[in-house]
Amino acid sequence: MQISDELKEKFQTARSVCVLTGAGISAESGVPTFRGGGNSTVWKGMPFDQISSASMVRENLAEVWEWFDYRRGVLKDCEPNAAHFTLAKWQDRFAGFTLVTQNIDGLHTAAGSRDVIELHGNIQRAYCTNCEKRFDIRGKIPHVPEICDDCGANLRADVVLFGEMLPPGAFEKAEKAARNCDLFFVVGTSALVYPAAGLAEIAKRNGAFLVEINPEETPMSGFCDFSIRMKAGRILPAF
Ligand code: BV8
Ligand code: ZN
Repeated sequence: MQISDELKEKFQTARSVCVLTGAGISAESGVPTFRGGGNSTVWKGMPFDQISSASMVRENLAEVWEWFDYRRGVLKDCEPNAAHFTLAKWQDRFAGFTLVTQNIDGLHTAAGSRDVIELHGNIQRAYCTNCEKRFDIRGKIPHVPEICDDCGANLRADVVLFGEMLPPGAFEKAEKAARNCDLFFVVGTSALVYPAAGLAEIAKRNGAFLVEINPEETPMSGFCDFSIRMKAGRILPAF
């Protein structure tokens, strides 16, 4: 198992821990990732950062909904895996613990994690394009209601698309945790999407010990203190 004595000691003595996760942590639950592992996501010939974009919502909301309803259908049969459950247990293991995710699948909360910072929103919620009223659409495929029951405008997924701002306060909360932690884990992300990927750099600059868990090399691997080439579901439970 690739946990050195030095890393074990860091883990056992850590006062505050911050974890950033990406699609890779849900891969073993059967949720397709976007990049790494060779299966980049394309929808009707469009790369996912084109269909999942602010301009696409303006141009063709129905198409974006078709893409999201399809993904919600895939998610219906996906359960949290050992990696999600382990992080849920870490919540009460340290004086300070913050879980930040780029994922929109809700699997961390389903595994029992509390106060998860969902930087990119949640695919099981929708909001009104006019009055921003929020709706829980969990289990409703296709998404119903389709229009707002207050003002009749179209709903859209409560998900941050490329070219859109993150939920107000979410990044600031994550950045504060990254600045103040002594151990920062980056799990299952290709570290390409900003501002999320920048959290690891902020943690490192403020003295945190940086641990990456990813079966593949990423642009972040080089400046991590430890970069463990393993699947999250295998190595996290071993801490
Ligand atoms: C923003 C929701 C300010 C949607 C997502 C030009 C114009 C506008 C913006 C930009 C621009 N150029 C750059 C930007 C910024 C842009 C960006 O970063 N682009 C990148 C791609 C260059 N960012 C934004 O637009 C952000 N907003 O900047 O606001 C602003 C506002 C207006 C104008 C300008 C600026 C918003 C970004 C959020 C986009 N939404 N998701 C949806 O899901 O459809 S991002 C999307 O990618 C997902 O959320 C995903 O989480 C994220 C990152 O992907 P990963 O999670 O890393 O997943 P990936 O598949 O890539 O990698 C999986 C990894 O897991 C691999 O490394 C693999 O090896 C590993 N793995 C596989 N199996 C396992 C494993 N690891 C462990 N265990 C395993 N078993
Ligand atoms: Zn409305």
